[in-house]
Amino acid sequence: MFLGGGDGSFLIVTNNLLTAMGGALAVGDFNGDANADLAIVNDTAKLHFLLGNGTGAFVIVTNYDRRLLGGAVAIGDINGDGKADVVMATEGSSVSVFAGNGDGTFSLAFDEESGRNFYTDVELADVNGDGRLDIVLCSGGTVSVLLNETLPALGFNLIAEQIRLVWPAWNGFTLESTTNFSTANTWLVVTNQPVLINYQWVLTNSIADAQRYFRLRKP
Ligand SMILES: [Ca+2]
Ligand SMILES: [Ca+2]
Ligand SMILES: [Ca+2]
Repeated sequence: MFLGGGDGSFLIVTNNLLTAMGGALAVGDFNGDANADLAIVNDTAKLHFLLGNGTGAFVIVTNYDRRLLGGAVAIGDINGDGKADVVMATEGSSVSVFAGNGDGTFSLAFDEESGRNFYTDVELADVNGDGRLDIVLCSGGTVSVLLNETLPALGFNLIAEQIRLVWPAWNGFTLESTTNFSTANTWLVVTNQPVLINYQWVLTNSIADAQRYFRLRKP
């Protein structure tokens, strides 16, 4: 890690020993403290997550051993919960998605190993315009796309006498509510306008009814 001096000069401030040669890295913010964090994959497919403290120093918080050859890594919010996720592709044909928990730890959410695809690079981009980040893979002379079909999760928080609903700002999903879960066809589209915060829709409502149900639906 080099710190820029602002005059074109650099100073080495970090040398984390990751025990193997080669590798790839991606930069993101895993814990939302605005300090850059790192995901590093080395040539024996060990994946390291490092949290930055803002001075150029990093602390390894998690290691995953994929026991495969090296590959590539990319960072983005795959599941739309506002927390950075990490996608790793290896030369052993595997594609893995680690869903971020928001504190530097991750949960393996998707893991696939198929064919003989020696993935050498991975990038995240919304290639079909539905708002969800898709996975773009390079193996030799081939480019592959994995379309993100993750269903949006609806988050709830109670703040004093207010209920706060949070869901991904993906295209095609409508928020509906009802007070009677047992009767069919009582779902109504929520017309209150949510606000967009960090690529998520946020709607804060007073609790007018003793019980109210919400759902996201693709009409
Ligand atoms: Ca951070
Ligand atoms: Ca996420
Ligand atoms: Ca997409």
